[in-house]
Amino acid sequence: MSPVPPPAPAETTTWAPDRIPDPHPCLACPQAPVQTLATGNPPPLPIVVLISGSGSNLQALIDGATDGSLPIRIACVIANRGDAYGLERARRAGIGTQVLSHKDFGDRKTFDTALMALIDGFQPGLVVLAGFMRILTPDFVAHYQGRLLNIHPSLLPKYRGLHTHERALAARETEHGATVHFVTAELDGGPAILQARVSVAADDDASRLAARVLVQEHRLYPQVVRWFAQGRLELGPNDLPRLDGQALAEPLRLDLLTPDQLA
Ligand code: NHR
Ligand code: GAR
Repeated sequence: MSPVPPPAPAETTTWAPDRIPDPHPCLACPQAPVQTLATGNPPPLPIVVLISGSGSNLQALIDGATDGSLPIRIACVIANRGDAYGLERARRAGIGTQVLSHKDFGDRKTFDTALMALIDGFQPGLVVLAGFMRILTPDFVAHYQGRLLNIHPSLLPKYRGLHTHERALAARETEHGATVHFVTAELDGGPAILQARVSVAADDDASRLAARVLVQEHRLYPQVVRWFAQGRLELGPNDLPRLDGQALAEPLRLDLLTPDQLA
C-alpha cells in the first residue's frame, strides 16, 4: 500500500474589516468531510482555535486530533496577526486559517463583533484561546459563555495578565506553572479547571522557566479539551466548572488526576 499523502497546504484568508465572510466559510474547510465518515463514533467536536504567535499549544491539539486521542475537528485557526507561526502549523495540517487583524478596526468592540461573525461561521462547539493576545470584550465573552477556554502561564489566581514568568521570578516563587480556565469578562479571572506545577530553579531565567511551563501546557490543554469534547466538562451553576457531574471548587492538578479522570 502506498502511504497516505499529506493534506494539501491550505489557504490563509485575510479579511478586510468590511468583508467578513458570508455565507459560512466552513464549507471550504478541508477537514469537514471527515465528519461524514460512518465510524460508529459520535462526530468529533468542531472547535475554533485563536492564536497570536508560535502556536505550540495549537500543535498539541493538532497532534491529538491527528492521532485520534482528541475527538475534535479543528474547523479553523484564526490569528489576529498575519505573521503568527501557528498559521503555518495549521496550513501544514491541512486546516483552514483566517487572519483578522485588530489593527484594521477602530476599537475593540468592532474587532470583537467581526471576530464573532467569523468564528460563528464555523459553528464551533468550543472556542480555544491558545496564546491569543487580545483582551476580549464582555459581549464577546458572554456570547461564548461556557464554551470558551484559555490557557494562562501561571498558577492562577497568581499573576494574571502579562509577563508572568518574569513576575514569578522577581517574587522568588519556588513554584510556578499554568492554568486552563473558562474565560469570563474578568481577565484571567474565570473559573479554573486544571493546573500543572513547575519547580523554579535557583538559576532560572524567564525563557528557561517559560520553556518548562510550555511543556506542561502541552499536556494540560489536550486533557481539558478532551474532557470538554467527551461531554464530561461543563461550566455549571454559580460559574463552577463541573467534571463528570462533580463541581470543582478548586482547579484539579495534573499530577494528582485519578485513572478515572485520565480515562
Ligand atoms: N479576555 C477576557 N475578557 N477574559 C480573559 O480571561 C481573557 C481575555 C483575552 C485573552 C488570554 C490572556 C492570558 O492568558 C486572554 C484571557 C492578553 C492580554 C493583554 O493584556 C492579557 C491577558 C491575556 C491576553 N493584551 C493586550 C491588549 O491590549 C495586548 C498585548 C499584546 O498585544 O502583546 O489586549 O494571559
Ligand atoms: C503560552 O505560554 C500561553 O500560555 C501564553 O502564551 C504562550 C503561547 O505559546 N498565553 C498568554 O500569555 C496569553 N496572554 P504558543 O503560541 O506556543 O502556544
